[in-house]
Amino acid sequence: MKGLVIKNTGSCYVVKTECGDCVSCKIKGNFRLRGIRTTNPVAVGDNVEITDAAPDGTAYITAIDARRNYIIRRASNLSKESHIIAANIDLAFLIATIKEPETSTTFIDRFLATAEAYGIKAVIIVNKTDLLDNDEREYADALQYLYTSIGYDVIMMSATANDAAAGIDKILQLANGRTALFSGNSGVGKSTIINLLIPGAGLKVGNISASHHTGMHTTTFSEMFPLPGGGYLIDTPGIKGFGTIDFDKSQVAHYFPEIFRASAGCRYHNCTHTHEPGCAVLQAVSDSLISQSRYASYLSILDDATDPKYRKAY
Ligand SMILES: Nc1nc2c(ncn2[C@@H]2O[C@H](COP(=O)(O)OP(=O)(O)OP(=O)(O)O)[C@@H](O)[C@H]2O)c(=O)[nH]1
Ligand SMILES: [Mg+2]
Ligand SMILES: [Zn+2]
Repeated sequence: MKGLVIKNTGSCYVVKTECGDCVSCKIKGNFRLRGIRTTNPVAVGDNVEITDAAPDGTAYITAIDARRNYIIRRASNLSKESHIIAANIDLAFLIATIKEPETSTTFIDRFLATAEAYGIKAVIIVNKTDLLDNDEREYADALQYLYTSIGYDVIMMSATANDAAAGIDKILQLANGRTALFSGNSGVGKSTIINLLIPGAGLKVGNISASHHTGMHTTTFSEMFPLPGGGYLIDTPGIKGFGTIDFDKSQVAHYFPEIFRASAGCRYHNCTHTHEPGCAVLQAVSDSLISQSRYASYLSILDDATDPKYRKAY
């Protein structure tokens, strides 16, 4: 029987079969995909083959269809284990907030670069604009200007204010009929926004810690929900950092569209844009045509990207 993995609760997967039933499935201990070492060999969004349920009600996942794409992160920079956030997605929404909690530009850029690397369109949602004072509002506008100028869609909204509908409409225009991932730090409002997009979804929403101004990790498992107008949304647990994996040093610039565009003017074709004479990227940074924060994120990924010849096969 064929089905779609709609929920992953650690050792157990909920699979929606072609007949529309939801079956609780396990995987055999030795079930590993070749090529990637992950904490979850099967991810939400995977199309799988499952056995008939045994008398005790358990079914097993026996095969995974080839993935069209997937988005993956390392738990930390030191960790070799990676986690597939979701597979076979059309669109990734990154929910960011200026405060309560504060999303760092490094986090945003690492997420965007990963989406570029896997060929997935990413859209930034800046939520909780109702909390901003004038200075913070100016900062939010500057972020919107920056990412829009690079080519990303940026939606500014407040999910809990009266005018949330305008933001929700923009999200629906992009998400309808597609499979869209919602990702971001804990507490930025992912589940709150999905509740608005899917009336009746009834997702649990958490508080923000008064002392740390961060979320409380309310959503603990990834789960996929059908959109009334067609398509799916995937709610995910909040993540702290976004460790990149599998990037060659020589490839990192390809995942920063504006750096890639500027690099056409570099003197050396193998320029790393760090110290080389005649580097058009360094020139663009010093002329403020490329933002300091984006360049810093580029360097941070370059730092943990490995040289192909040193890369371990895993
Ligand atoms: N002021 C304000 N609060 C919001 C907004 N959107 C969400 N919140 C609040 O932020 C808190 C966290 O929201 P959640 O939807 O649980 O956040 P999440 O991103 O799903 O968090 P995790 O599941 O922990 O990853 C809740 O108290 C929401 O009511 C907003 O636009 N403005
Ligand atoms: Mg949540
Ligand atoms: Zn260069």
